[in-house]
Amino acid sequence: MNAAPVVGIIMGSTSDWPTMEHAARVLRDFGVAWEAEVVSAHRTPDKLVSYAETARGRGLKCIIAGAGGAAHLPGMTAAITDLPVLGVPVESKALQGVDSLLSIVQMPAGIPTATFAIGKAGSTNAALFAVAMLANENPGLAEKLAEFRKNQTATVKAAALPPLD
Ligand code: RP5
Repeated sequence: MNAAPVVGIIMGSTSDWPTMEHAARVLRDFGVAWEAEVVSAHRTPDKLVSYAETARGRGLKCIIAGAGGAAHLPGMTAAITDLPVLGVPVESKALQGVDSLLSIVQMPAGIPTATFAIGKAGSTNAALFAVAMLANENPGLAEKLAEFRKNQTATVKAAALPPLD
């Protein structure tokens, strides 16, 4: 039987998946059980409310929410649940994700929503941040995270620059 998801990944549209799948890959690689769904603050507001209202009861420990443009999904999710919400600004066509970033980051005091970088880096880091939070209560996961960081450092130190033409 598959483990019950502890991290929820939600996004405003299927068009966000190429960005948000990076979060899913990180969680998969760390062996963290996750779920992913399209939940739109604007197009499916009722689904957003029921998703956020039931999230803690279903065993989720945090929610990674990605959206682009008028990116209200992370903030509205955080308004409904007090689980940690990690917002990922998806790169929009018109404004390259600056609109998404500013929509997510400028929350009023009292409803905290973590905000990560625009695009793949943000999606990847949101998942690594979720792993770090879960690792506080999970020594096995903490070891995997330390190993990941050690390997990343070794890879960067071993990297050679290409010769000039
Ligand atoms: C937002 O609008 C989504 O998060 C997406 O980034 C953006 C565009 O959505 P589509 O028109 O591609 O479905 O709600």
